[in-house]
Amino acid sequence: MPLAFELLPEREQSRRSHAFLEAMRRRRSVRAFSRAPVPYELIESAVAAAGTAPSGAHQQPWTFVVVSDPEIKRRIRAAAEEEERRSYESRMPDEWLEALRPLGTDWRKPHIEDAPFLIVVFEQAYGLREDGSRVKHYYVRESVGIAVGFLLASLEHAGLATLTHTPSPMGFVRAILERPENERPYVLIPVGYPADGCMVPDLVRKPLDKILVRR
Ligand code: IYR
Repeated sequence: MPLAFELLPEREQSRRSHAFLEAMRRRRSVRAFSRAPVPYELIESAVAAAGTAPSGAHQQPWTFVVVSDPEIKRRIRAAAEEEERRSYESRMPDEWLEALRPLGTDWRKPHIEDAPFLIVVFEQAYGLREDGSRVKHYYVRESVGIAVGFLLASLEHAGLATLTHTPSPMGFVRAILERPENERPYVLIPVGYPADGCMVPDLVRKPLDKILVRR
């Protein structure tokens, strides 16, 4: 089928590009969420945006589980904190703990319950046909990573706060959310509004000349 492509005037290209950059510059990972409700429509629209991501062989190897049920959030938080407590207390080497120090994280994960929505992203290691046979998936991690980027950008654009949270190990969410055997948890994303007085670490982003090489 013919491509629907809109050729934009250069000034309009530049305007849009800079507006998007400004929006993304404002994004910060939020670890203290308000319990204020978020319209479900915004979550649905962001997941739809994530679902437009390119993927290996267009297999779309992702599932987004949107959790708002307080009891399910409570169970996920309890299991995450149990794993994280072990990690922080004995599993993470000093070098890792040192690298995390500027972020001020610890094993406590109140954001899992406080944020009105928790989006749990699963990667489908392989597909499952109706008859139970397996379909090979290609570039699963890369594809899901791109989709999560679209998801975060959409939520930010809609004026919502997010966190990418990867409790380790993360296998317990598959059991709690009763997902099939081909799905592996990829990331947990609490979504909502920052708590009143929310603080974030004073981080510096690398300047362009440190990340862009022109040849
Ligand atoms: N999963 C832990 C530790 C952690 C690891 C990295 I790498 C981070 O950027 C942040 C935290 C936690 O969520 O606290």
